Amino acid sequence: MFHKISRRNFARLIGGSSALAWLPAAFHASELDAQAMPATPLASRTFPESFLWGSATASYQVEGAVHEDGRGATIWDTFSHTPGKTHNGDTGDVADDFYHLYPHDIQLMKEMGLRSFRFSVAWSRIFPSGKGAPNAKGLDFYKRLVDGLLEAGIQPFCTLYHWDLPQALQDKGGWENRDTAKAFADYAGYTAGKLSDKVTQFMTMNEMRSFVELGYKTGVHAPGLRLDAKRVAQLNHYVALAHGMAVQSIRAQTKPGTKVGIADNVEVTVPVYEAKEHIEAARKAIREQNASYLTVLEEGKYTDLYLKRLGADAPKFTAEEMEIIRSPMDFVGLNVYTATYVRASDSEQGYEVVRAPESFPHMASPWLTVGPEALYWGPKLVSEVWGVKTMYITENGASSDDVIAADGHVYDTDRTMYLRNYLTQLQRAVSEGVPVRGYFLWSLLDNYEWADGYEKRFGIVYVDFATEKRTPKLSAAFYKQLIRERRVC
Ligand code: BGP
Repeated sequence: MFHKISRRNFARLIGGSSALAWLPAAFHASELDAQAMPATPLASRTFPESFLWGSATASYQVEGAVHEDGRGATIWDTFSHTPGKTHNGDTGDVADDFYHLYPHDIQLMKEMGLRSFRFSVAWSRIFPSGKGAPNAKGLDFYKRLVDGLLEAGIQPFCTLYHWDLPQALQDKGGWENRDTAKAFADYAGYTAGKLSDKVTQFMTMNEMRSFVELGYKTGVHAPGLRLDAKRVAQLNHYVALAHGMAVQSIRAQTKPGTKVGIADNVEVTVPVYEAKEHIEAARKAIREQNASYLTVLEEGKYTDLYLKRLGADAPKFTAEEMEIIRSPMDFVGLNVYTATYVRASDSEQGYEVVRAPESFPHMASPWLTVGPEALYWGPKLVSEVWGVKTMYITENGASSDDVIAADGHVYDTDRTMYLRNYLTQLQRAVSEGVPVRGYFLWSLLDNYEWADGYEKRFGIVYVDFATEKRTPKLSAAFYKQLIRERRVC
């Protein structure tokens, strides 16, 4: 189904090497200018000039080139090649071939006016078996990528772990083995150190909750295990510890001024409506619903209710480990897709989660219910509850059943609607002084969406996976104008 194409063929497919040729005529700035609304009456709706607009990707989802330049196997190579695990048996072997096509994709970002780009490093390109001797060729790829971004005036944000654990470490127990935390800290510190002359922003890991729960509890993601509650809680603790150890190791090996954070999919609790008691419920709920994730990273302790709920299954931990886990971060990145609506209640925890009825609107992925207020309440509560002073929205975006229309364009009005509504709520937060400094749209390109394979499209740029041809969608034009005008349009 997928085949690789040469750089030359690629230029031909996109209609020439000129970057502008990538964008269909309707997406060009001149036409957008003509449509632009007068800015003055809407001034109160603008984002600050310093606001960082970007997009996000992850190594295994875009790179391909899985056997190139000494890259070691990962749990996702194993999982995706195991029959029955992913949609259609899809693998990330080729994906967007970003490993070779990244210069073109940088050009595309530049055309859209992006000011930042979030990518992840594949651990097994740097240390093919997770530890031991580093592989210089792997590191070189990320250095070339960073140089290309900087040349285009795009600030790199680097995630050290976006789910592609080296298989050799999984063979020794993966995140269940405390030594993996140490190996991660060593890899993270080394890699950040090597990149820190040019990269100033690092995230230890992406979405602890997702890779812990989907990988080791429900088993729908790599490595596909279904462990009991006790083992999950213990490995969750080691993952938190790995984060803390990595924060320290990155700080020790990078230049002063380097910023370290995490990209966390905090479960965003949203008051069912904005009444005092429901807002208070949402405030309590955000701590409990994230007890073994952001809460423990920020507070260095598990909540009483979390430990009570787990009882005999609670993790074993030491005071020293808890101190490491709460190593101060410079920023918190929030991946926000959905809202968890809560209401006040007289229960012990002081709130109830209100589950969405069947009829609740969602995007192409059934789990992706539309809750734009999450982009207001998420950052607001995180800053209020934990005093976080710098935040980025490190992911937000939507899947859509994209089709190429007869005129060659992709009119993803649903994704555009989704983005418009979420960003309106983000603007509300920023205008109230909630310290969000940037936004990374998930995703730049349609890519390998894990167990969903290539079936679900999240890009603002359409990718034909048979040819690797890129076609910017309506949402790309929307985002380009939004960045230029600094307001939701
Ligand atoms: C986030 C992940 C991304 C991306 C996105 C879309 O949780 O960080 O890597 O995949 O979700 O979700 P999914 O692919 O699960 O539909």
